[in-house]
Order: sequence, then structure tokens, then C-alpha cells
Amino acid sequence: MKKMAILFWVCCTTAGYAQEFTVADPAMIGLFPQQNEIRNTLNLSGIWKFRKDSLEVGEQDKWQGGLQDFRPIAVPGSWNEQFTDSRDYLGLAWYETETFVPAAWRGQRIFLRVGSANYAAKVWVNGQPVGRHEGGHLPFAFEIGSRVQWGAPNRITIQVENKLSPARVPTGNVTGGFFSSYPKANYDFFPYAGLHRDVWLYSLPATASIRDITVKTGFNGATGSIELKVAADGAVKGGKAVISGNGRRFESPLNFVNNTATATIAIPDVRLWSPEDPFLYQIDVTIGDAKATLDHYALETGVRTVSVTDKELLLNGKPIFLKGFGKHEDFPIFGRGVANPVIVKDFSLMKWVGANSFRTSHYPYDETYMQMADREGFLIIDEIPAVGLYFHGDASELAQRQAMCRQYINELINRDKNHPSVIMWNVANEPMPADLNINGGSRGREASPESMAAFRDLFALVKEKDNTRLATVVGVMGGPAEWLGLGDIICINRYYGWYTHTGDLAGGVKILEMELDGLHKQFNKPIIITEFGADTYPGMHADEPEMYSEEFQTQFIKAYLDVAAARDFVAGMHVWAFADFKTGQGIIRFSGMNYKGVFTRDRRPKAAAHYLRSRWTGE
Ligand code: GCB
Repeated sequence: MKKMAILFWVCCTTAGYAQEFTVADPAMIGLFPQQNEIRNTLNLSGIWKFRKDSLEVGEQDKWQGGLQDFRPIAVPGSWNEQFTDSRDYLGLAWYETETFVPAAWRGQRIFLRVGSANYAAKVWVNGQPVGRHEGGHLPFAFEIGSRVQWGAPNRITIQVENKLSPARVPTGNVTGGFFSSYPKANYDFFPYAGLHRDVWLYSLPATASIRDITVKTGFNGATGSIELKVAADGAVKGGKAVISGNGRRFESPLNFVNNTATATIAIPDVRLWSPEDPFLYQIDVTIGDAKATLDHYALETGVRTVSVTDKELLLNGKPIFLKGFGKHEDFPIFGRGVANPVIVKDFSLMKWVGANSFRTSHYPYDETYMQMADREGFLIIDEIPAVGLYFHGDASELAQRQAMCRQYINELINRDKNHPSVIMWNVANEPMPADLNINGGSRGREASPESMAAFRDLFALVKEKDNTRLATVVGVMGGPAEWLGLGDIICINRYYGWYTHTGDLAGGVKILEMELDGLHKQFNKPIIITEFGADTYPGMHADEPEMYSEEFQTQFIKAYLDVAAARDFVAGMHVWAFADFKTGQGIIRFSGMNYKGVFTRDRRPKAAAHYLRSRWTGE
């Protein structure tokens, strides 16, 4: 939305020049770029030029005019994994590539879309400033038509910066933070940096185009309903929506008033979407009239509803139990860079083990994950990168973090709102109270008024943007129970028997049982344990289960699953973690790794994976 775009001036007085960068508009990322008979896409992934800028002189020295002394880098990918001298480098770095814009795109609106730049990015085209964006793991796009040269190569320059700071989300460089690791991230995963997802050029028709589509689904008896809201740019009066699937076709006209049209389409004998039958209808939205189609966008959707009772999570009105994992986007050499073979492998392993869900811990995942989950029938807890959040200390930093969380919620819901797989938005993982005491359980600890106000604000934003899904916050051991009560469903991470009651699984289980029963009594809402697990060195064995052995991990998981099975208000169990993953260096992270995966980092099953498979599939 143009009106939302704020012009940002960066004045570099020493060099005596001014540059104009548009702040990325979250409204522009609703529709993933699509190639069809009208729209065009060009994926710019590949080998780019790369140069670190540790002295931060690049902008003054006009590196945007053409990168000298560069080295090659793969995009997508993290820069920390691709060289022998950059693992812990978290400062400024520059990326550059060149591309022709296809001649057939002339006369259309041209956009550049960056899938994820961790953490902050500035973009130039042919040396001209285009825009800036803060925050990793989510896409941003700019219209670049006025900067494009036709019939000549176009230079795309992206400056990426990944400094760890208490004012950012996720936080870093926090004094007294819980995870004392190097680099000093305030969270338990490696702070990978760079262009982590595909970079796209795409074009839209100039006269009128579809800017966004919002789909809401429901059903009454055997009749489904698909409610559409279509936003358009340019001169548009009419259009239509065609829904097809299951051998049927339904059509509705779209009448635009102030560039917005709505329609509700009934689907008799609807085929509902579920993990057992992840059936997707195709929605084709076109604008124009009988003589000319001005724009076309197709998306897949599943008709389903999500709700809760005091004890259960309901999908399509029926109880469903979440079996699955917390994950990471993490793989050797790729770092946090998207790797499609790994995504496909992860889904096949999750199916093999009998999982039906996962959480995008601790940040939004690449769009391919979301599309795969829609098609493969997985339920997702979709999480913003608010890990390690806290509410004490510097007030201006707190305000900056809050603004960032709001931006992330805005961007995430804009991006993922049409995925049937997404059942829940998570506004934070393990926010930290000032007085965290992991031994104390969560009951009785008080939440500060600042923290309650911050969470109320985030939950209100989520509900204002999407009232069809659940909202939650994932709580830390020893954190205040009041935070948990703000969500539609209680989500907690627990490690009794590991971080407390270390090695004493029986003792850990007792406190887990007490806490679960207490939480349910207090809030009368279903509970999901979104993390539980034990570090396990693959190949380590012990006849009597002992920490770090495959036997201990299996026992730990079994004990927690048994506690859950005995309680009808536990609505899901997500093992931490799906696979081992890279962390910073620290005394509780041997070789800079978290070994709580039930698969190794290269996806070989530990004994616990076989146990889960037999428990979850009966095989
Ligand atoms: C947690 C965090 C997760 C860590 C995990 C652990 O509670 O949410 O990011 O990796 O514990 O293994 O300590």
C-alpha cells in the first residue's frame, strides 16, 4: 500500500550525498510471485558476488556502484558456512548480482522480492537506492521499474547486516542472558546471517493487478464455504473467482468497490482438509471483463476450521492430537539457507515417524515448507522470531522490540494467512521474566504489568488480523503462568529430568504431572507441550538409561508421552527437536551443537525416532 510506505532518508553528511530508501511495505508480500499467462517471475538465486564490510565504509565508498574485491557466494545460503574465515562474522556484508529483465516484461510493473535477509537489508538497483527492511525470516518487496535498464544488464546490490543487539528481535548481546554462548545470541541456535531464501524478480500488469487475496473457510453440515476478499491496484471494476476441485467447479463474480471485492462461495458436499485427507481446492481469481483478463492469480486452499474446548483442540469440529516436533531451518553448509531436498526429506521423515504437525520454531520458515504442509496434511504452529524476549531493562529497547514484534505479526499473517496447514499463531517462544527460576515451576510467579500489556497488544493484533485461528505464547519453565492464560491454548516447553531434576526422570515426571494438572485447573484450556527432550550423542549407549545416551532420550520421551496420555486435556506433544542443530559455542553445547534431535543433523534416526515411529504409527 503506497500510503503506508514511509520514505526514509539516510543522510551521509561526510560524503555529502543523500539517499532515499523506502521502508518495505508488509502489504506487498501477501501473494507469492507466480508465473502464469499474465504474470512473470525470474528467480535470481545462484552464485552472487560477496564482500564483507567490517569497517562499514561500503556505502560511502559507493560499493553500490559495483563490488570490487569480491568473492563468490551461493544465494540462498548463510555466509557463516560458506568460507573458512566468516563463521562468527555478524557485521555488514554486500551481495551483488546482474540480470537482464526480459524484454517481454516491458510496460509491466517490475518488483524485486527478497525471501529473507537476516537481519537488516538495504537494496540498490543500478546503484540507485530502492528500499530497506529490518527483520529476518520474512520476505519483502519493492517496485523497481523506474530503476530498470532495458536491453542491458541490471545490477542488484543488497547490503545485509546481522549485528546482535538487545533492541532487536530476536535479542542478542544481552547482559546476563540465559544462553551464554559465542556469538552472543540470546537464544539457542546459531545466528546465521545472509540471504537465506530465493530472490525473485516479478512483473504485474500495469493497468490493474491483484494485490492480495484473503481466504477464510468454514462449513455447515455437508456444505462448505469459502469467503474471499480480493484487493486490487489500478483501474478495476469486476472480475471473478472460480473454485475447482473434487470434479466440481463453482464460480462467483467479483464486484470491486474502492478496489476491494468480497464473495462467499458455497461448496455443497465439501471435501474437508485434514491430515488424513489434505484435499486442496484451487481458487482462480481473475480481474477484467469478458473481453480481456487483466490479471490472474491462482492459489490452493483447504476448507477446514480450527477451534478449542476447555480440553481439546478441534479440527473441523473433531478432536485432534498434535504429534510432532519443534524444528529448525538448519543443515550443514546451507546454514539457514533454504534447501529444497532437505525440506522434502524432512516431510518424508515426519510422515515415517507418524507426526502430523510441527512448530516453525523459532521464526517463520520458507514458503515451500508451508506449501508442502498444505499438500502433505501437516498442522503448523506458525511462530514469529520473538525468542528470548524480555520486558525489564531499557524502556526504549523494549519499545523497539515491541514494534518489531508487531511488524513480524503483520508480515507473517499477510504471508501465511491462506495456508490451511497453519492452525495457530505464536507470538513468542519462551519470553523471559526478570526473575526466572527454572526450578520453581510456572505457578505463583507474577508477570510484570509491562509484559502483560505487551502481550495483550500482540494478541489483539493477531485477532484483529485473523480471527479464524488460535493464538498462543509458548512458555518457559519457571515463567509466569499469567502470560500463558492470555492465549487460546496453553503451550509450554518443559525439561524436568534434564535442566532440573537432572538425570532423575522419575522426579522430573512428578513435577511435570503436578504442573500440568495445576495449569489446567487454573485456566481450563487445553495444553500442548511444545518442547521436551534430552541431548543425545548418536551412538552413545547405556544399559541403565543415562544422560546423553540414546536409551535416556527414548525413556525421557516415553515418560513425557505417558504423562500426556493420562490427561484428557493435553492436546499435543511436540518433541524437541526434530534434528540436531547448530548453536553458538558454550559449555552446555558440545561442539556448538544442540543434540536433542531424534534425527542427527544429516537426518539419520536415533533410537528415539524408531521409538516414536512405533508409538505414533503402531508399526
Ligand atoms: C528451549 C528453547 C529451545 C532450546 C531448548 C534447549 O526451551 O525454546 O530453543 O534449544 O530449550 O534445548 O535447551
